[in-house]
Amino acid sequence: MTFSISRRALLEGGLCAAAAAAGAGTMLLLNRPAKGRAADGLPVTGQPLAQPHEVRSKNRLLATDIHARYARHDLAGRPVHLRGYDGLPVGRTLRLRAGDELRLHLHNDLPWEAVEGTCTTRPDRENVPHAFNATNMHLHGLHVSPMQPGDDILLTLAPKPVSGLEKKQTLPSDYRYAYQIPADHPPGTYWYHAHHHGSVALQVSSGMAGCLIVEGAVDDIPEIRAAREVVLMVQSQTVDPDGTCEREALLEQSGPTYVNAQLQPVLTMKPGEVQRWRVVNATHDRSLWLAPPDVMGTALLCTDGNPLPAAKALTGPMRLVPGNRADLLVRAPQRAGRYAVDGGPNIGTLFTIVVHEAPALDQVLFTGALPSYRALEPIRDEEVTMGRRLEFGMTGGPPHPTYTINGVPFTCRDPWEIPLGAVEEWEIYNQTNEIHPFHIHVNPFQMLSGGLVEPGLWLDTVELPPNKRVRFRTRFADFRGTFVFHCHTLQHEDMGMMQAITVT
Ligand SMILES: [Cu+2]
Repeated sequence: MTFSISRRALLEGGLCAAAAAAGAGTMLLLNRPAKGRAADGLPVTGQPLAQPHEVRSKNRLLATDIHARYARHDLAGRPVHLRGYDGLPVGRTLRLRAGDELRLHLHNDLPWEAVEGTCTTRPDRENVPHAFNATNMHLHGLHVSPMQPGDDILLTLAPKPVSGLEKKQTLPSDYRYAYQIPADHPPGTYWYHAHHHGSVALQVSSGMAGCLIVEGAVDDIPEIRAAREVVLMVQSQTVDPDGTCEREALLEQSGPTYVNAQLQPVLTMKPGEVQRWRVVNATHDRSLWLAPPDVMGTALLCTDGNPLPAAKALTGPMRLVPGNRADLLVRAPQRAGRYAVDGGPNIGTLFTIVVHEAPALDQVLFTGALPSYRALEPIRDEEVTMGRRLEFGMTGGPPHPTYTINGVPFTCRDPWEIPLGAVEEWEIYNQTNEIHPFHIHVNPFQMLSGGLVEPGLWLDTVELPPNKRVRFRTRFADFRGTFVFHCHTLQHEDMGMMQAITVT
């Protein structure tokens, strides 16, 4: 079983994770993991944890191309043929610094299929899964403009027409996204993924997603800078026996939960070593209770990329619903051993930590105050300009129930208008028996109550537990334009649980 670092990926990746990890000695680059299958036919587990390829900004600019296309690779020893980015099972990690510009040239190299634009789809087709080869890009959690050439998720990139059909396709098949990351953007772990209404769940679960790291003052703290970084993209690929994912019903099935496209890989640590884990719940519908082993020291730095006022030890498993991220420092115990990192009920072991027999390191687990950010100042009562009550619900039944917000499924023809600078308090009721992870683009929110999280936290995604409510406040700051909030159980989004907002 070998891991390879392709020359092309190294060239594309510039200063890549492999080089950065070379000093640490054990980190491998993710390319085509776990070739072959165990002789007994069981999935391959216990491989060394690989890291996604990485590309980082240079001279304040990160410019790169991303090709959405099919790729063949091995998933825990099983050959699969899935949609992905650049032929990889996990998109490359994009690393930049607050204040940088990001230019993404996205190419839709998926096979030809006639598709309509999100806002011109026939209403009867709008909220059923469709157009699996149409795509676009979303920067999840980023405080950037939702207007073109920025984070406009209503844009449709169609597959390239086959010869003779060029005239039938008026939609673009590539697009040059450009985003200016604000200089005071909260630094932490974000991610990017496909967001074309109708194909979001299938594409994201297949692997059309990657980690996006915004660095800033938090990363300049010496104890944090000294910690070796580990990207942990938690994924939920579901495939038919032939290794493909071509039907939405598959997405309802339970199955293994992968980390960086590996099943229960092994992460090595030295005794006393501190690592910085960047955990992304990139599954389409699986909620985690992330539980580092009790013997490890922990310090939570950021929730959904937003730094806490001060690093804080975890007192129990951390809830991470689809879309959530955690920036976490963990310190290995002084003695060698093998420890499982649990993902909670229905998930089981996500990965295993092996602490080597080696001279103990004396790395300090940072516990101090973190830099503060204008965008994350607590929202005071007197700031609030408007209150809203929302209901997440559903009508109909299988195979395509319709998921609703305030009684109506998604249409891009009725955005709510909210003035720039508004500060709103939202109370959201979940009128169903399912979890709905609420996610809003562009602006984070500050929790007041509910959601199985502490009041005061800043998030961009929060659990709406069945038949419960959550309350939060949010500022519609800095950016005009149209964006959305939606359920991050991505099949629900494809089936209508999304609402557009136009900030005027
Ligand atoms: Cu939902």
